[in-house]
Amino acid sequence: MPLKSILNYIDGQFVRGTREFADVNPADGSVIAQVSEADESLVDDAVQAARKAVRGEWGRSTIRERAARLHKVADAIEARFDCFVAAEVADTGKPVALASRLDVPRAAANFRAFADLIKTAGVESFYTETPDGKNALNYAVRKPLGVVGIITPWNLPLLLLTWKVAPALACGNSVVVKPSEETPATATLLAEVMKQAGIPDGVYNVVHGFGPNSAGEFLTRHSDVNAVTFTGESQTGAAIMKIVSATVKPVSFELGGKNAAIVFADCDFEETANGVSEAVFLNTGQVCLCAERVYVERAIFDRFVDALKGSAESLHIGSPLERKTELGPVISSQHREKVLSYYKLAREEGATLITGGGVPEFGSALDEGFYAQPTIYTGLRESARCVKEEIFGPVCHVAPFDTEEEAVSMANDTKYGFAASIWTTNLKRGHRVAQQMNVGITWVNCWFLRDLRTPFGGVGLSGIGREGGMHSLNFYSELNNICIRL
Ligand code: NAD
Ligand code: 6OD
Repeated sequence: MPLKSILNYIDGQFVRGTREFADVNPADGSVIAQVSEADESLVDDAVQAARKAVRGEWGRSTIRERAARLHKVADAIEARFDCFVAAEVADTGKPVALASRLDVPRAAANFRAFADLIKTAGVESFYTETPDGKNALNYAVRKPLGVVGIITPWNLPLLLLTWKVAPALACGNSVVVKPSEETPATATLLAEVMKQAGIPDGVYNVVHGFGPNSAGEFLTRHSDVNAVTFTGESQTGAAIMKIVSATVKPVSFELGGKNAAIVFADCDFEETANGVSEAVFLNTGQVCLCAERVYVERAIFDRFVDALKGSAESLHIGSPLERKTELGPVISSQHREKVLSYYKLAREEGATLITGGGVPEFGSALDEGFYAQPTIYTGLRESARCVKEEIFGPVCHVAPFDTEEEAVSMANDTKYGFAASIWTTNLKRGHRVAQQMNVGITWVNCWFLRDLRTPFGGVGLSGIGREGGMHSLNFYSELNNICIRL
């Protein structure tokens, strides 16, 4: 049987490129589709279609009309829930239970959240009195930026794509999206949904391909792209920043992390062990918010390490298609090599292996997949590379601390700064420690609990800017201030 083709989507049409690349299922290494790569000329077609759309019906649409259509997109995603789940599971290898509870519901929620927010979003207004006695009314109007280039990674493909597409469209922009080469399916399926929901042709365009010298670079380099929003590795963010500087585009970057969890002896032990286990292993550790560094107060250190070991060893590793599976493969053979190289490095750096450290064996087709064991280390120096560098796999290092000050100082000793979680039943301590974290988001007694109206973004190597709620609307709008002499 011929393989499925995943095509580019430009101006409301599915379009073939000149070259193809394989879409691989990480659970067994099989090729599931051939993806059509967009060359520079196709990327230009997509940008021109988006430009035409933003100057046409879409650009002139009212907020009420746009919000109604975004609600239709959310409804249409839910109507094809199982298709989205199946596509996301096949591309990423993530467990079907996870895609059903996190990725696809969040895609619909992203559209609803920004459709509702834009309807009630205010702008600043000032009654002005100048020192020389003049009066004026100042008020801002919100205008679209124009064409927004959206570049996304493979770990939460649909969730992270729609997190940017929804506010960009709510603000009246058109978009050209470049999903990760590893996970092209759901962005393409979303094109069908956009059409069905009545989003005009040219408003949502998809180009497939890679980064350097491919669709990603062609998009960021394009002079008619008015802004770039990117989620991915910090190094890629740096490369994109260089490129966009030539045309001075606004950028929003959600980048890598090396997040800490701080566990105090007064925590609710069981709830914390479960919570930290989820923070380390969810999505096989491939969430930019995952905790790769766990700091535990010495009084409960041994007991906590035992509990985390128990959790890791009880995770059901297996086929993503089985409902009971809790841990799938990592995204690719190349990424598994990277994760395993850190497992090796941890040994060389003198770590004590608590559990894992290798590759699971199944005696089935899954042995051709890209699985890595959930892994816990202790005993590394804080300066070890395994403690400093983002691994992005199912792994953490656990270290003891004696005082609150020491825990804060170790947690903040990183060039990244995305997320932290604090585990304590002492409310005062929870507030006090959370406020000292040098990150964009701190959770207390929970992790990855999201309110889409809140600021979201990173510090240092973890990103530039904030999205979420009004922060997204402000990034995806050009605010034009009008001053009227009274
Ligand atoms: P990546 O940076 O390799 O790729 C992300 C996207 O950028 C892909 O679509 C890729 O094709 C494209 N790209 C690569 N080089 C490019 C270039 N020079 N110009 C334009 N586009 C280019 O990231 P990844 O491996 O897909 O994802 C994993 C990384 O993403 C991890 O570092 C993780 O922490 C980070 N991440 C961060 C967040 C966040 O919200 N902060 C969320 C998810 C993932
Ligand atoms: O929840 C979100 O809105 C979000 N952007 C999550 C990012 C997860 C990173 O992998």
